[in-house]
Amino acid sequence: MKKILIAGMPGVGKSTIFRLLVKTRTTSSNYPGTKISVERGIFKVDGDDVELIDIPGTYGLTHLYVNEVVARKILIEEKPEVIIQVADTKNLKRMLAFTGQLAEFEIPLVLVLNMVDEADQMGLKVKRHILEEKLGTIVIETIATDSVGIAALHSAILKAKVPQFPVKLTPALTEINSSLEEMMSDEIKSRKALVSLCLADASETSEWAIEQGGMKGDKTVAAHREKARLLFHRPLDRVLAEAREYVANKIFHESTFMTPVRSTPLMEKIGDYARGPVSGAVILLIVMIALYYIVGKFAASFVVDFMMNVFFGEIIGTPLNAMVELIPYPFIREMIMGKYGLFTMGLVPSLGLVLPILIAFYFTFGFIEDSGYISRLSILLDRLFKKIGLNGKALLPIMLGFSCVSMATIATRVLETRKERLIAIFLLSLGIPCTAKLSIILVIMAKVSFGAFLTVFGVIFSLMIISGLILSKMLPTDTSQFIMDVPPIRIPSLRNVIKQTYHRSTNFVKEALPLFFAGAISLFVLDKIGFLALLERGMSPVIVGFLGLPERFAESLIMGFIRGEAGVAILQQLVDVGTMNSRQLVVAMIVTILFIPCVTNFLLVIKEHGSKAAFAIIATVSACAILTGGAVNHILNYFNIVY
Ligand SMILES: Nc1nc2c(ncn2[C@@H]2O[C@H](COP(=O)(O)OP(=O)(O)OP(=O)(O)O)[C@@H](O)[C@H]2O)c(=O)[nH]1
Ligand SMILES: [Mg+2]
Repeated sequence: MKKILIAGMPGVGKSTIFRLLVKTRTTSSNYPGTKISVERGIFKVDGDDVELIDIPGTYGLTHLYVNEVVARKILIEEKPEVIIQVADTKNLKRMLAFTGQLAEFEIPLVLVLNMVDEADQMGLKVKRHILEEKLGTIVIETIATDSVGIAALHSAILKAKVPQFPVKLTPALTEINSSLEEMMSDEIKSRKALVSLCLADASETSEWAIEQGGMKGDKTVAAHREKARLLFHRPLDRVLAEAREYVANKIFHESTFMTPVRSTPLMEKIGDYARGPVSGAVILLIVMIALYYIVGKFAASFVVDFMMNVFFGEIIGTPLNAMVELIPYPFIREMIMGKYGLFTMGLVPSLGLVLPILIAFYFTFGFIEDSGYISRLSILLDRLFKKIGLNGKALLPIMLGFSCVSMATIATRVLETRKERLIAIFLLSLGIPCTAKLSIILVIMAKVSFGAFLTVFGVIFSLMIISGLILSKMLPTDTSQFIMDVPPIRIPSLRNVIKQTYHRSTNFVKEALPLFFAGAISLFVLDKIGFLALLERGMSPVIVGFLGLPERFAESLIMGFIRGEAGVAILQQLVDVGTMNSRQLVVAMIVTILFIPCVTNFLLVIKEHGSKAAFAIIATVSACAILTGGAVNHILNYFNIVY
């Protein structure tokens, strides 16, 4: 008759579940030679009689405690068909480490998360399907005392799989493990578990395992065991346990979250959905569309149009212009209202263009931040980020990059390894436009078709993924754990968000307005001494020849490096004058987004990672920007694509 073993730590509800599954015909006897009582009962699985075995709980399987001896003997000698691991959900992390140990027996396993009622009260929630995905086997939630979930458990038994539990050991130990495993004949089941048991600190456990593995009398086993022991300064049992704990910890954090008890069920559900792979993507899409409408449509076209044309145009511009006309000195007139005037280059782009978009960005970002969504999105994107050498924690710096790349560069300190920080900084420099750049991009975007939008984002997104992939291969591996506290999902407080937006925006005005004026003055001077013309001519082969853009785009790039906003002001004039066709607009957007952020950011990177890294980043990013822009220009022209 087939056997199923109920295993787990003490006091988790194994016997309660055993009694619910086997209603009749149970026998209780001491395990031969011990005082340990083992319950056995018959129940039906898929029409067949199966023997269910209930043993006392154990904290491990390698020690000399009698219940551990009995548990490992049953696992190896009675070869159960399936293990039902009962776990106390409240202590899931510890329970998962035990799953790791059971996984070594390579027996299909059902993980039962019992006592979910008590875990609920604590606010601990398990994302069951994520846990299933991580472990590669079925997970059932139960409240054994109320018979909740028992029917589901019963029908889940057939779906049990051998759990995946990717424990990482040092190369030397892995080698010892595999040579021990190879020494055992293929007929022997649970070879991985036997290897661990061979290496156990207790020599009785080890001797028993060597015998079970058919290697009795083989001197090399002892030699391997000795070699393994010399590798570490700690007991080997501990080393193996820690390796399992590491994985358990990771799985635990990826598949659970805490909710305060007061959080409403509907909000919890939304929070759950936000982390699921499919529902999460749908919610992300909704959030992005909302962002696009608020920042891209409302702020970038409606508000910016109003500010530029009506407010700074008719209401202020016209009377101001009339007043300036009265000034008898052309030099001063030009300095105020000219192409590089304080009004035209300083006041209008900062308050008319960047500020509305910044306010819209801070407002929506504040909402998202306050709602607890970012940490859920981090979990959702963790897998994608892992592929490019990052983890979910990188989401916050990346999002902050849309307000200011320098600020985001500082925020990359939340990442644990140098590799992750460098990759994040590179990607920020490459593909994330700060609000200044974003504002002009959005204004241009409002003028071109959806196809142009797709081209720009497709190019930027692919370039970021490709460079992330390359960097994560290139830089030495340096793994870190992704542990994230997940706050409850809640309705953001409008007052909080408004206060924060106000605070951040006034800060921007105080800090950036003088810089805009400084930018305008320096451009004015550079123009007067003829430097701008020289620069334009010098860069013309690249800008005009290769990128197919107007000469003045060079100014936008150079000034953009000095201060993002200054570059934007020039680009805005180019767009307004209508000197660029839709193809050129696409290329200009791509180059503007990809080109290096301002000098502040550059100095920060030098400070954080040294000048070698900073220069490497600046050179690579500039080259990427120009080469990609040129390639897109030539492709669009070759295929004669019109937007
Ligand atoms: N609140 C709650 N209590 C439970 C649940 N399941 C079991 N219990 C209680 O937990 C205690 C331990 O249950 P047992 O079934 O004896 O646990 P066990 O794992 O067999 O214990 P050992 O055999 O000693 O390892 C009992 O008091 C049960 O009533 C549950 O889902 N919720
Ligand atoms: Mg019991």
